[in-house]
Amino acid sequence: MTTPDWITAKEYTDITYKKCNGVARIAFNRPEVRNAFRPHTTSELLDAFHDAQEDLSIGVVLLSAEGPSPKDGVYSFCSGGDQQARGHQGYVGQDGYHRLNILDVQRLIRFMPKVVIAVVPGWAVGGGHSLHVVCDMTLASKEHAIFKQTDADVTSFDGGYGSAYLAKMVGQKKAREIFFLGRNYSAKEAYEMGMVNEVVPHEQLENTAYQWAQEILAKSPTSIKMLKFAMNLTDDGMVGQQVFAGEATRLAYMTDEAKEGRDAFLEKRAPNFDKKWLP
Ligand code: S0N
Repeated sequence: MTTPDWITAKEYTDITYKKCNGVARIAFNRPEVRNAFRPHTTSELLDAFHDAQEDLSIGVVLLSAEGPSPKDGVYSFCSGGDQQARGHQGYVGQDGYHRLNILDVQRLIRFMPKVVIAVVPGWAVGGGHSLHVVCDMTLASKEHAIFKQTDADVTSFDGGYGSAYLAKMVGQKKAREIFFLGRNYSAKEAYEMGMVNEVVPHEQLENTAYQWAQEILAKSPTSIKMLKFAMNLTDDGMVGQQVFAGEATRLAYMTDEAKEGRDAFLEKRAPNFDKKWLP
């Protein structure tokens, strides 16, 4: 199995961001707090995801995590919103204002025209669990991954993709159990529920994710993008249609008809579409 030669794409404080051969790796880097995110973390995530979206050489993004914790050697993917950063109005940024910008991160993952794979080495809890749910696929450490929903313990709950979309993924009864009881689930149990694609021995987790990315990169980029948007569409309502239809418009721009429409306007004449009402 190939070991990637990661090159740092940008330095951050709360995450790491690397690239190698068409793959971007964005990783939580607060292992001492089980990779909880604060507003500063989500701002960095937005910046890195936006860069990966705009970079034409990148086709797949791995959302992973550094670790283990230097305090106790425990691995984590993400433990959700940082409870230390929570004020009475929500999660408060360095500027003193409360923000819900983890939802912006979720939307970027959901709507970016590239595959995003959650690579879960340890705890995936609360908003960290919701992030793996919103990713296109999930790979989990056989030995260390634990999935858990604590949203109802700390009154900081995700009523969007984290719960409602999860219910479409694992079924209504199971999703309600996950949220209402807040139990721990192993990688194997998460796999059996249908929310993990593969359970991987811990030592091979990162390389396996990179290998999956390379397999995806061998496919047609337009097909992958359109298939992702097509599978999103029915759950995303008018926004899903907007995203899918935006790509239809982009393809229409490449036709002779589109060129004639633009040229006729610019040349101040009636368009001649050489009408062919193709079946
Ligand atoms: C992850 C858990 C289960 C791990 O347990 P374990 O292994 O026993 O470790 P601990 O001793 O508990 O933790 C080790 C150290 O890490 C700190 N820590 C852990 N998690 C957090 C956290 N989320 N925030 C701050 N610190 C954390 C511990 O305090 C400990 O520190 P020390 O060593 O100094 O004692 C366990 O840790 C756990 O249950 N963690 C809390 C999980 C949680 O409840 N997360 C929040 C859930 N809610 C969300 O995430 C909502 C997110 C959100 O932002 C959102 C989502 C949708 C819509 C809107 C929003 C919004 O923005 O509000």
